[in-house]
Amino acid sequence: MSSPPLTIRSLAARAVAAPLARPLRTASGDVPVSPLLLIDVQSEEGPAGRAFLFGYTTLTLRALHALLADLEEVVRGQPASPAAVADEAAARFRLLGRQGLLGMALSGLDMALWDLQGRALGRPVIELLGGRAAPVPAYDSYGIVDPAADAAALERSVEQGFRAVKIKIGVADLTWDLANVAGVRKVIGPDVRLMVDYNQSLTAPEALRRIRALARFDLEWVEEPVPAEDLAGHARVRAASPVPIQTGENWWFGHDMAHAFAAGACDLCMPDLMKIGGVTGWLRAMGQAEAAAVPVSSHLFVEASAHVLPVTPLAHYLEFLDLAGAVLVDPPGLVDGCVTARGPGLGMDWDEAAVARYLV
Ligand code: SMN
Ligand code: MG
Repeated sequence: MSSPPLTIRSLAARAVAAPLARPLRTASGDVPVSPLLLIDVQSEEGPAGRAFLFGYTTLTLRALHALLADLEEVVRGQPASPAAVADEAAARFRLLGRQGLLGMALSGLDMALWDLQGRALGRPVIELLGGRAAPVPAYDSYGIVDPAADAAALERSVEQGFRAVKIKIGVADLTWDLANVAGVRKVIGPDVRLMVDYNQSLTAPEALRRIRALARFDLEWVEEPVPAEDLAGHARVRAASPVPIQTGENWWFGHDMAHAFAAGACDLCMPDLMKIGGVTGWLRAMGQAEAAAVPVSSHLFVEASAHVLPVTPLAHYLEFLDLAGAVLVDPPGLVDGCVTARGPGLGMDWDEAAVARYLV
């Protein structure tokens, strides 16, 4: 089963500010809307591929759009091979480095190229990776919650079949965290797994103080307790923490994963497809996680993560936080607490009426 070689004809990118199903407050700032860049790559041979980038803030969209327009000049006429495009970009941007918006743009292009390859063959990307679509356990990912005001939503998550829930904490003092986690634990019951995410907001000593106090609530993990780039701080917390330490959503390509593992920064990891280098970057990084025996979860990008986790050794959880559902014909769904990859390609189709409505 092989498709004819595909050649890139054009890249198009559209910026939208899509509504989120739930407000997304974190200890390090709020995300009121989902600022997305919708990428469409068109081949000379006919098939097209698509993926999206999450800009975190609308302030990045104009720069991301311009970056992708300039990248089109570079890739036009090139084979639509994700690995070849990734390697050419790594060489071209060696002096600059692929962090930040460039890393995001290249990762998004990679996801769109994998979608293109899958669509050209009429198969889901997971089958191009040597796997088969399979249910991936997901956790429902919230922002900062109010256990009373959000009780109905939390109960609905459990009724829907989620067997794990993540909340963000750290907006105030330990007393607030304790009351908040106790309240959520009460709503979801003792059997649903509970993760907490500090979004980089604490110092290592404060993180240890809080984690020791929160450990009684049987937490699955504590995420990014200190700044993402503070690997020594993560390692210091991890060495003394009674709860597994989770990090990785801010790792740029495989080298950041290597640095974190070398520092002993985490018990668990959760790379972000938009920062680790897309599907190609994910595949290349996963050998490190397997060798280090570190369970791997995803960060955001529900649709594409469902394609890579089933072929990831020690796959752990898929984060269910729907960023693009408002502009998709068929938003990602959950069956019995799991998400299953859909095709062809990554299985996403833009709802053009919604795209027009939310166009920035
Ligand atoms: C997160 C942060 C910012 C935007 C979306 C999600 C968070 C997570 O760190 O792990 O979901
Ligand atoms: Mg996080």
